Amino acid sequence: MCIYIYVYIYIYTYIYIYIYTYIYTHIYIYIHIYIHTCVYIYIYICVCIYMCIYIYVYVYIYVYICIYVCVYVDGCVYRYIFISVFSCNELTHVLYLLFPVGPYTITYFGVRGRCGAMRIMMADQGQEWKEILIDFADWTKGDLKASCVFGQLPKFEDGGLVLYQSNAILRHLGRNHDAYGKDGKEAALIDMMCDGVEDLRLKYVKMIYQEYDTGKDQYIKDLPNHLDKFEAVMAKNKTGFLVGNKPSFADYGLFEVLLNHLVLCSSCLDTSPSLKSFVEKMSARPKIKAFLSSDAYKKLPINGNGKQ
Ligand SMILES: N[C@@H](CCC(=O)N[C@@H](CS)C(=O)NCC(=O)O)C(=O)O
Repeated sequence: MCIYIYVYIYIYTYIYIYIYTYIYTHIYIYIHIYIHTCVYIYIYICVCIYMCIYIYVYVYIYVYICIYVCVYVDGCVYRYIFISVFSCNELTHVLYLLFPVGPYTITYFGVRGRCGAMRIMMADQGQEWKEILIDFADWTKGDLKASCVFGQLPKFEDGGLVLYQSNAILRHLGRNHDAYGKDGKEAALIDMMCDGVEDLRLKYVKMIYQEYDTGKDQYIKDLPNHLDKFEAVMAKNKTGFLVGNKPSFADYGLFEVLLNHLVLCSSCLDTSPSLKSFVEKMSARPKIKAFLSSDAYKKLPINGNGKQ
């Protein structure tokens, strides 16, 4: 009897403990999982909401303000910061897509003159610009002249930046459009060539404005002497450009001066094969070709006194 009771109690207790433990632990686990799932879902939703707000604030406010500042207020400063931080030529192309330059405005008289090279350069770079053409009668009133740093035009505006001096403007375009060499050494050589082009331009301008009737023939006779120097540099570089393997602002300057000389004397490049092929190649670049045949270009005389 005792054994019977003992076994009975043992089995009963065993079943009780088993069922109790089984039910209790399952309920406990279910509650636990339920609570944890709720907590995880809650955390997940919070993180999502936080991320959405963060991304929204970051993208729509921070980036929008950056782009606004870059494009409309003073794009140059931002570009220079990026370019000097990364100092990578390839990246500049991406940056110019992200942060377009300009808007550019040229204020000048209705001639090609000292704006010829920069217009060709901007056209070739696919850069649009606005022109403000000044009538000489308005210029003589003096207000605009008084506002110019050196009392002369052209005036060039890039967003909030105002520049005078045509070669400084070309250099600025060179920096903005990756046309200033691949490194410091190329940049120095490009500066040197730009100054060489300036010397030739000054001789040409002096002849056109001061000695056209008396000095034109002698100027044309002397021309091979001046062009030889450029011919030698062009022949030595072998890329078809003055420095490096793509056009720099000095190339646009030389190209424009040579176009003017071809009007003065159509055979002036006959003894300079490299310069001749340079002019042909530059003229055939699609954007330059389109610009040179546009009314905007053709309607402007080369020089202010009508001589060419
Ligand atoms: N070194 C200056 C020369 C500028 C210059 O000679 N500008 C002339 C027109 S091409 C001018 O403004 N002439 C009117 C004046 O001097 O009152 C440059 O390269 O921009």
